[in-house]
Amino acid sequence: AGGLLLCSWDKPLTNDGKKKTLICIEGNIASGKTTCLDYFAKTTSIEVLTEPVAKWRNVHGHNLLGLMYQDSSRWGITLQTYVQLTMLEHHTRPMVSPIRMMERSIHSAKNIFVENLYRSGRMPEVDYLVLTEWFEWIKKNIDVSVDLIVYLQTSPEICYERLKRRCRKEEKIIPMEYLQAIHELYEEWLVKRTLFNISCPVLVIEADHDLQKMTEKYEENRDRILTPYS
Ligand code: DCP
Repeated sequence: AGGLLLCSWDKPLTNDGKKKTLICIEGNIASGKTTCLDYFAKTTSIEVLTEPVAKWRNVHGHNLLGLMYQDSSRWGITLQTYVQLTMLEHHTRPMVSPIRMMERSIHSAKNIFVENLYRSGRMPEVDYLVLTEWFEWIKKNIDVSVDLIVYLQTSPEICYERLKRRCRKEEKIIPMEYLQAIHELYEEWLVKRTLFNISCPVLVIEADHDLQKMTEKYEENRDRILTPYS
């Protein structure tokens, strides 16, 4: 009923009073990350950072998210360069509490979204390589490490239904195949572990359920998520 821990804890289990902990919530578009973050924001005193999507929709008046969905071959690189910057800003922002929970990460931005644009032929190889060099430089020189990934595992069909229901205007044109591709990449990265190296523990939570049941699941998994660090 609970979640599944996929690998051994290879980072210190407890806070020594100095070390701060970063937990990232990952999952497909409309997988329910916001609900998860809301639950922990309301019921704990940890710091919660939601995805900077408002920024992506208004870069000095330009809606990069909208542009990307209208023409991903042209604007994919533009959005993803900016996403990488805003994620880096989140990872490096001084922490105000011993535990921070963050929506997605610089890692999924690159390993899932950039990877998907490249694999689907909508990002030229040279753009992909430049973003990769930036990403590798960042990982080598700046601490963007993560202590725990909580993966909200959904079926793409459920995400598609939720997406239609919530009606974010930029996302109206997202086809089912896009959610399927993002889902496959998440599974390869976090479950099958065939895509990129992952060095932190992953807690998988099935997230196809309704709001009530999901709240119960977060309640059930609360200690597994927070206790090792408190
Ligand atoms: N996005 C993107 N590239 C990224 C990250 C996100 O193109 N590197 C897009 C996908 C969505 C939008 O940004 O259209 C918002 O992303 P999320 O799926 O993270 O946010 P949601 O609000 O959909 O999350 P949830 O419904 O799980 O709360």
